[in-house]
Amino acid sequence: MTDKLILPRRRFLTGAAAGTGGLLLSGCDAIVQSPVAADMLDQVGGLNRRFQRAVSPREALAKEYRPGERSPLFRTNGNTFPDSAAYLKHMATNFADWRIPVTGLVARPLELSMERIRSLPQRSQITRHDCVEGWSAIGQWQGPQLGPILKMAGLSDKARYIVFRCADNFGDRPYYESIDLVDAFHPQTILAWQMNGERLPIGHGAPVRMRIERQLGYKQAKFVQGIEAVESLDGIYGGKGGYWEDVARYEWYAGI
Ligand SMILES: Nc1nc2c(c(=O)[nH]1)N[C@H]1C(S)=C(S)[C@@H](COP(=O)(O)O)O[C@H]1N2
Ligand SMILES: [Mo]
Repeated sequence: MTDKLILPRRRFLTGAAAGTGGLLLSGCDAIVQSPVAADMLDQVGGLNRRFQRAVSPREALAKEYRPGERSPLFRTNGNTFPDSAAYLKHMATNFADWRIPVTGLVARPLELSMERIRSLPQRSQITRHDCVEGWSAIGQWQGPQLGPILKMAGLSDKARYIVFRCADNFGDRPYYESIDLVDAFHPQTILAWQMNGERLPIGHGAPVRMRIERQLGYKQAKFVQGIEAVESLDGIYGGKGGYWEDVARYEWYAGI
């Protein structure tokens, strides 16, 4: 029974590693010599292929809803208020001087002001937020897409991940998140500064939070104060690509 569970994974690895050298193949060859096992592997291979076709590609849009389907109450979760002196000062001036630097592996680093963020071409979307803690809510989000901003900054060919640095901490650990370039250039990945037609409330991440609609709640970084293009996530805090990934081993790729 255990073997059956392990075999598909091996088969998958073998396929994925084909062309990268024979190392991974050798372990499976012995198993394939048994006709019964070979037959089973073929079936499993067919299943894997069908499964992959059935799953929507990473570029596909997340479902969008009608205005009437928005949740009357969209709860807040995680940190709802970065209690630093700097954040309090920004709150007092309605975030007029909030800046989001776009740095790292870019030819032309940017410093996005709120005016800029509000005047770039906007995308509005009504989507469902799913938190791993077991709740969902539908809300409308508006802001510029991340992709064109990265193009504007001259993203380097070396860049593989985009890191979002947040203004809040849990103890001495800042919240942060990261995504790959498929999600960075996904049309529904936006820097949301509006929620349900109004300025983003503090609890939901004012003045700017990410919406990355093909992933779970914890990837939706709030209080974004920095965007950085990197080649590797090693050396960034715990190295797992996000606060929850570092402290609680949440999956880095939280696709839905
Ligand atoms: N900066 C920051 N971003 C965050 C969090 C957080 O604590 N700090 N919590 C995450 C989690 S687990 C969820 S479910 C959503 C909650 O977003 P909401 O408060 O708008 O409902 O934000 C995510 N982004
Ligand atoms: Mo969450």
